[in-house]
Amino acid sequence: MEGVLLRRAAQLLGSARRVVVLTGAGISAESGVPTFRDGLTGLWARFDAQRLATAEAFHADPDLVWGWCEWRRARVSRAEPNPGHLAIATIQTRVLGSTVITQNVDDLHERAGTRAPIHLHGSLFAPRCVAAAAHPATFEGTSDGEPAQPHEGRRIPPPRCASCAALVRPGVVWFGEPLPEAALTAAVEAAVACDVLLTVGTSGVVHPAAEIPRVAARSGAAVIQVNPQPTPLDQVCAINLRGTAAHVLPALVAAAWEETGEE
Ligand code: BV8
Repeated sequence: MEGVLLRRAAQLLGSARRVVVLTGAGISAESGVPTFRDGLTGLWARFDAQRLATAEAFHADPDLVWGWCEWRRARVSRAEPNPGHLAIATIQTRVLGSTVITQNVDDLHERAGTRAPIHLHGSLFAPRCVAAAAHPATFEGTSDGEPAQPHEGRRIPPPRCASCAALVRPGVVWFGEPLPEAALTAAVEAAVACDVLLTVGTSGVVHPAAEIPRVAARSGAAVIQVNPQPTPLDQVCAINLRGTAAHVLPALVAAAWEETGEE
């Protein structure tokens, strides 16, 4: 990756007052969590993630979709944040006006020390009653804590809501479902107000999340992309850093604050 581009990005980041960091599956790839682009494996190999992550799939075969989310939750629980996650936590300490927004349903940003990342697409750690999200998260009859998982995964019957005995569903946003309003509003407001937006490890194809870098660019911010591959976001970016999150982000953070001589 060209040093010139990294230094320019570092200057922008180091002198920014309001920073937004938007992440996708690529930030967790180097922690061993497969991206959505990486085909599914094991029991799910014959399914397409985008089709499995729908209310239709859950209602058609709740044990399959619950089993899939428990398998992913087990993998995430065994994974560790990588230097990319840690660098983002550092940006949050260095720039008080910074907001971290993620499309990921894992908890690796939190485990890296990032405070209150905005989860646009929910979390694998927030199951809720399918009938009423307001019902307390107390469930009958499933694995709490560490689910025992055969490597290839297995169907697992979802638990039942202790209040109304309805099925419990994963706390993620399925395709065709609206994003949590408060999260989307906070994300758009941060994008409008920021002077630098860092988009990391996202293919920029899932909406409305993919609009966030465009909102920032339209509001005059400098958008910096970290991705080993080109994406549809390239043309709205001031700088495209072609590399992986765990390699580029620590170098960017080191250069940004060396640049301004702030120790
Ligand atoms: C909705 C939770 C309406 C579930 C997820 C406009 C245009 C076209 C389509 C639409 C549109 N508006 C809406 C749609 C439909 C749809 C959509 O966007 N479809 C796409 C696929 C065409 N959007 C929706 O359905 C949304 N809801 O619109 O509701 C509505 C409104 C009101 C009332 C009723 C309804 C909901 C979208 C959210 C779906 N849920 N996840 C679960 O996880 O089980 S999305 C899921 O996929 C992830 O959360 C993530 O967002 C997305 C995957 O994208 P990425 O994170 O970018 O990952 P990907 O694998 O694609 O790419 C990885 C990238 O990383 C690559 O670029 C790669 O090069 C890079 N990379 C790899 N390794 C590294 C790396 N980068 C750095 N370092 C590395 N080491």
